[in-house]
Amino acid sequence: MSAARHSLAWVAGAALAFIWAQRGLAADSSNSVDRYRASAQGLIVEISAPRDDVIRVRAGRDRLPEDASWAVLPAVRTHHQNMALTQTGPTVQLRTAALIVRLNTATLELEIDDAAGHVVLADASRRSLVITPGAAGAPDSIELRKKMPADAHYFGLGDKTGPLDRRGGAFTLWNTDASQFSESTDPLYKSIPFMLGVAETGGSVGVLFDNTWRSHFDFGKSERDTLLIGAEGGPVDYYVLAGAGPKAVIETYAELTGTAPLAPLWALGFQQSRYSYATDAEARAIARRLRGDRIPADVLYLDIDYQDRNRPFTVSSQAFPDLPGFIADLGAMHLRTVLITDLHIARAPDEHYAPYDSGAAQGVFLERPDGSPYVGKVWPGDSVFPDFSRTSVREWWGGLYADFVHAGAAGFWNDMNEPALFDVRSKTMPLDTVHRIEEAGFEPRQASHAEMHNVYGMLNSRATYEGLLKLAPDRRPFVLTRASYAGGQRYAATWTGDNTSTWNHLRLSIAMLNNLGLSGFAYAGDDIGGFSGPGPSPELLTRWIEIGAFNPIFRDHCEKGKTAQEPWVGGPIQEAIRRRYIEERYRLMPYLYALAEENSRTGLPLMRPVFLEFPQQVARTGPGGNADQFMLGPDLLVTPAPIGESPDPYLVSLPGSGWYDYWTGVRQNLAEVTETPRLDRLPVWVRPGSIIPREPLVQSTAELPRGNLQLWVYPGPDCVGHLYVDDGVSLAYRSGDYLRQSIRCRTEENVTIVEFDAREGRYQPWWHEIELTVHGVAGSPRRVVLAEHTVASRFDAKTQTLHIRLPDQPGVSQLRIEAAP
Ligand code: MIG
Repeated sequence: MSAARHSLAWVAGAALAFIWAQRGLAADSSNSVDRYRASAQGLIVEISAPRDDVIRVRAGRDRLPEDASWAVLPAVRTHHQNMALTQTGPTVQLRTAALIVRLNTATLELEIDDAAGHVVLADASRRSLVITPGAAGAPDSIELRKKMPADAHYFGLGDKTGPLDRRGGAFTLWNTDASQFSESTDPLYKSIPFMLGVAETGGSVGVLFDNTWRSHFDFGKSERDTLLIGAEGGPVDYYVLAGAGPKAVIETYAELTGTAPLAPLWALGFQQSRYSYATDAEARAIARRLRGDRIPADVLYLDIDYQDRNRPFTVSSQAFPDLPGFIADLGAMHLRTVLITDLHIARAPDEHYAPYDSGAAQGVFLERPDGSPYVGKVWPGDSVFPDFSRTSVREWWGGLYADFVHAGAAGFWNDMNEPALFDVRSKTMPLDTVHRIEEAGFEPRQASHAEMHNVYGMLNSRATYEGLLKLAPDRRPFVLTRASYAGGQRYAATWTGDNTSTWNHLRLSIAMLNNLGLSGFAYAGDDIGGFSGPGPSPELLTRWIEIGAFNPIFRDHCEKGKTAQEPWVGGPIQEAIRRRYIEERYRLMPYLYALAEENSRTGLPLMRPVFLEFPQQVARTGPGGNADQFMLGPDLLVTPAPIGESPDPYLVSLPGSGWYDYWTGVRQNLAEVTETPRLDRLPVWVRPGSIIPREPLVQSTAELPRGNLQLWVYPGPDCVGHLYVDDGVSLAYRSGDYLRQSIRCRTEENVTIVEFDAREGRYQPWWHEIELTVHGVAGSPRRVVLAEHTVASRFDAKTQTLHIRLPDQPGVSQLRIEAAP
């Protein structure tokens, strides 16, 4: 039988596959299939390969589950690479260019190996796939059991608390308003059923368990060295991603679920929020103080108290008599306004409340099984809830933003979208609340809240994102969401919810943000200073701002009734330290923005655990290792004290030697450094082999920097840096209105060479000159040459730096620094 006929048979249906699996083929027979199905023990399993390095497994009792997904992009999900099929006894082998799948057709046990024969992921040897029929019409529950190699470490699942490495932990995925969560609270706000396994001996694996029901991942907690993945309903539908290292898996995950679109530049600035700046006067005073104290900032948030009776899409005419005027005045101060818009709509018929009236007229709200509207209590009192599983309802929701967009609001904040409900023990709506799925790729059908709960917040933020894009088609939307699901990075940034003002929460935030980044959510932050509890001590707030300055999203936010925690609270000495760190973030903006642009292409997060850059360091993710450290991009390593409140010296170990101290520029020849904590110093290190672009200080990204682009060069292996610039707010970059350029350096004999690659794109930069600072230079050079002309340079013996000023280098060019003999 020809390969072509064989795959055609598969497209036609499962029946033939079933017969083949039953009959068995001769050991040497080889065929190409684009999907393979086998049946045994009342189960049917389908194996396919959306890419050579990704295996998808679907299974069900008697029949396969619906082939649809909220997370995985249709183009990848519906693509099927051919797999070469051979069979030996009961074992079928399916081979892609990168992987070999072995399926025992009698037991349905599965093993996936890479082309070199290393195991990527293998089933545990019994009960590896169990589907338990639900009693009395309840859904089937499912459980997968996989082996956990002794040297493997596990990450992902978004911002679950606990140690960075999830091995030994067990987690439930069920979006929950977990206010005042602690380090042992689970579940939390988001459900991102994606894990990354990294072996000390090399090789990485990702598993996306694409099931929206209440589910769990148990990393050897209940059963030593066994990974359990299961759910209380829904499909067996999972993807195994194989990669030579963790970066490859993260990039493949981005191919499956998409990347975050490039954020507006201002989203990377300092954001000031609180629950709530309740009046126009109070909010203006904060804006004036930020500017008066010269604290660089880009965003001010309005929390629920700007609204009329907590009704989303209204404005209190007492608190904010002229919201458009307020937004415009803040704009003149180079501050953008982000408005909260919760999804619960007040049930207020005949009160001229447009979101209710138009929603009720169009039938957008969720219903009870008897067809009556579901009504629950939240901020506005009795509320109804849009059914975001319908495309038409998402369009209706998106339209609600028209007035705020026209009033000039820059971004929107989707809170409470787990969804959160008051006065009920479950904290959410009844599981039998009826959704109606009307979405391309899905069969139109009713779905229970049990199925839709975990994806509800993501669809809320999607509706917001898509609505904003429609209302302002050339503006990059900014949405901040609390709840989400795998793939939600396509629509919104996120934060870790209601943390507490403690040193422990500050420490927790590092593992939470690192794991969010590994789970697709590159734009993530935590409430700087802590949301709940008594206010932070001045020292805690200072350290939190220092660390937050190197986080992807940098937002100071806290609860109602709490003492204030803006950067000036605690006195001028603290404020001066905090200002210095916020300023440093603004100086680093070209580096941050180039990371954001990289993320939009590759999915690599801005904030990274050390092992993402140095996979052999994964062995050090346990206690006493480097789990309290993080990297911002590939080049900056931030090493706060493991016990933030302790004055005791601590040991920082660097991945290799030759790292530069970011603050002093001095090269460190040891791989271990003792740090004595000092409140004004957060230790940051630069990888040898980096070129970090910087800009002159501005008070907001709305200001064009005045002066020169700065390139800080730190010679070392594989030396490279990247520039990315565009207008920061529009989508013109998609049609060529951007500037991208790489700069490299290398040292040959006595010559250090800095090379400018060709520039891509047509965007005209804000600078005309470049100031180069080369670190780790031993002495004054013999000469510096650019295109055969000698260039002036200034050597600073104290800092061992060489300073060179060049005209902008838009084309390929080479600068040679010749050391004195
Ligand atoms: O029930 O909008 O996590 O950031 O300030 C609390 C008020 C509702 C919870 C969010 C928090 C926000 C608060 N919200």
